[in-house]
Amino acid sequence: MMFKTSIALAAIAAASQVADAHFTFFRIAHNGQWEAPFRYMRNKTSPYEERFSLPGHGFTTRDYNYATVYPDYPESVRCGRDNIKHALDTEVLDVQAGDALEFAHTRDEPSEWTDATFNCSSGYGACYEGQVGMDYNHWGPLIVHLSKVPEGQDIHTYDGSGEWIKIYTLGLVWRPDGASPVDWVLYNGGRIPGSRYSFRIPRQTPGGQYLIRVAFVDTGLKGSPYLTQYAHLYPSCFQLSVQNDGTAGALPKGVKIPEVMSPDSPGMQMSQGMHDSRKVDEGYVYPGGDLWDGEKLVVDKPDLTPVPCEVESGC
Ligand SMILES: [Cu+2]
Repeated sequence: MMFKTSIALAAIAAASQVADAHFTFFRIAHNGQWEAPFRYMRNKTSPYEERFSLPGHGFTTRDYNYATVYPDYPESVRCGRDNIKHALDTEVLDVQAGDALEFAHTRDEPSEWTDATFNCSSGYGACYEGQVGMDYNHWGPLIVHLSKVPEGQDIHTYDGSGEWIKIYTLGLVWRPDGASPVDWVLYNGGRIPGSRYSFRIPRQTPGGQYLIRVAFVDTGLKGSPYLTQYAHLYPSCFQLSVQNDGTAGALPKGVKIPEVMSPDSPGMQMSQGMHDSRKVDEGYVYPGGDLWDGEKLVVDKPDLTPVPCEVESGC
């Protein structure tokens, strides 16, 4: 009996370590100021019974930080598990077109959070206790989309089934003389902390209510018959009200989520060689559709200008 109990406890401990292997975006910085954790963000329900289950993987019940995959409920792929239930209670952040934003992620489950998680002297939005920040421990790009709330609807009930426009990608740097030529910027060579970044809402963004979706895409493996064929997605959505002081343009045609996140959509899978960071696949573009630069849509592909390996890049 005693023996069996220890096995069960060990299994539970192992399971919670698995959950910690993943992460969630949960905090936004507006013009360099971090907002309180979850403020303006549609939270997620955990644990949650997803639609998709792969036999043998025990992947149906998801914990807070666990990945979302394409066959899950469309709402989960858009903005995180059960997000609509949390939308009504979520505040709306006022921003100006042209303002700067950043997001923070956490690898810890909510039960593990302490004040130290959010009190990072370094300017990071979240950190491990006694560390500068947190690592990302995943290879792949970060992508950010905007979805304007359709006419006649309200942001507190909008489900994200309209069009999405990609406004930011943080992808890879090409370092052909390094041990890992594909250098994913956020991954930062596996070091703590992962990279920081900041981007602007295009100045041409028309005023109105928007969902802003940040997602990390842990890209799927081409040709795999298993769970690894699906990119592991880490999406979170924040509720925005955008003001525009007169520089508004017209929004371009957007994409649909989850459709643009299907395994055969551009950028959602990579070869074993790219997965191993040895090469960039021929014709590779970042996932999530074309990128809006405020004036036009551009094909969102990596800049393959070779960048020398420096010691601090760890390559
Ligand atoms: Cu993960």
